[in-house]
Amino acid sequence: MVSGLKNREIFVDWNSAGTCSGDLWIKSVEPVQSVDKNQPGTTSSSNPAASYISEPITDTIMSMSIGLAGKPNSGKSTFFKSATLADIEIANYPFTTIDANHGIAYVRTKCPCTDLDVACANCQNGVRFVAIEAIDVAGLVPDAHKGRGLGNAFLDNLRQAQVIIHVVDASGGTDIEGNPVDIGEHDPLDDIGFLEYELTMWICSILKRNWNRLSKRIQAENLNPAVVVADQLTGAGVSVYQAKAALSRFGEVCAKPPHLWDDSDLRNFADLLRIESKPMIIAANKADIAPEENIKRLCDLDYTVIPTSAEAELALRMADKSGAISYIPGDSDFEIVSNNLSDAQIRALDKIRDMVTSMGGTGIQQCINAAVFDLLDQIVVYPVEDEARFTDKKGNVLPDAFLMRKGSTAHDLAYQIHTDIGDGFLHAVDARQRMRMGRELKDGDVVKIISTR
Ligand SMILES: Nc1nc2c(ncn2[C@@H]2O[C@H](COP(=O)(O)OP(=O)(O)OP(=O)(O)O)[C@@H](O)[C@H]2O)c(=O)[nH]1
Ligand SMILES: [Mg+2]
Repeated sequence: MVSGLKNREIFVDWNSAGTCSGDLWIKSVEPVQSVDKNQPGTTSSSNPAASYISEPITDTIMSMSIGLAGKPNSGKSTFFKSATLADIEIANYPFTTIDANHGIAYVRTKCPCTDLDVACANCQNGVRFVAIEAIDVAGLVPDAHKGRGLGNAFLDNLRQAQVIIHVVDASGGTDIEGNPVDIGEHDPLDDIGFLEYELTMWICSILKRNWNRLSKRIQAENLNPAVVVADQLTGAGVSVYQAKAALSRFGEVCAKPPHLWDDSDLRNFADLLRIESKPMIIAANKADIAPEENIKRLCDLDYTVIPTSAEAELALRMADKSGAISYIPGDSDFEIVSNNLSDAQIRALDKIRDMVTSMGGTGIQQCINAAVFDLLDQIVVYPVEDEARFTDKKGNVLPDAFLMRKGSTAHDLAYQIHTDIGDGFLHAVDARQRMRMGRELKDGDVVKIISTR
């Protein structure tokens, strides 16, 4: 049975702790928790809203999911907890997480209120947070797709994820199965290929179910292969668009029709499906204790790699929540605002400050932003009803923020707001310029939709 305290109690702990040691940032603010690993799911919540305890001022519309994946003990749950403040279990041994945790994380962007010079209650000093879903899955070990470790079913938790943050233990202090070893003993580069392989094999195993029959039907009934593939891969969250892109790339290297593909063709095709449907970014985590050489080698990879310290981010979020400091996620510094901190707490915060100022932040917010804005090509747009005052009908300034794919139009936005508004769409007004909008939306656009409905 998990005896974890609620964050509120953790904050009390933070305020009163006199035992804080400089090298144990989190331990100084967290109570000791005991875990019965035979009680699966005790640390999890299937309801994002329920698991969410503390939130910055933000929007509630969610259109996006990021999955946190990687081997056990790499810091996925610490990353998740630091981004969502959900009350979940973290521990220094493999398979702490059993059932996936779902929670609400945020991308950070500049609120248009600063340019428009209006008072806005939906941001923090001009920093706007837009809600997305985060999913923290059980650690994956080699051959997870065959059921090793916690098994294949756990890969299925990544189905909704549109992008994956691969949380790597850059310190090299855990082996490929997540068991603690000396720092630097394990090469974190070995962890990259293994996750790619497991995801590919997971997709391949779903693709192969009924493939003989399906591929023959594509041939015999002249079906659209992208539709058939996407339908087959609903369990892995592959869209028709992504299946089409993978088929087109596969067509460049393999001229055979689908019913003639052999096992190796299917695996190569599944690899392309993975690349299209689960783009990946790497969080080089535990950067606070990682040998510099490891970070450098990871950053040289052909991936977006962001050094992170999930533990430092969690400590800062907790300290901010408790009133000890003022910290906005993504900032590269913070301010101590409480006069009641112990020497040990001040030393711990000084140590975090040294690290975050040298790293330009803890990397957590940067990682989420890069996943959403760079890999998924999203922009943020702000629909309003009163384009003169930038408000909704009730007078709330810039009430909503929508994540949209780059290249989306105002008509797409109308559909995202409501199907009826999309159906009745006439045109849109750019509230910044007070004129009719061009075709494509731009990041930061404030938009009034004119619709017959
Ligand atoms: N030094 C340091 N330790 C970290 C960091 N992030 C996580 N840890 C520690 O790494 C251990 C594992 O963290 P978890 O978040 O439980 O790891 P996980 O990947 O969710 O593990 P499983 O659920 O078992 O797959 C814990 O002892 C954390 O305190 C970090 O950025 N720096
Ligand atoms: Mg975990």
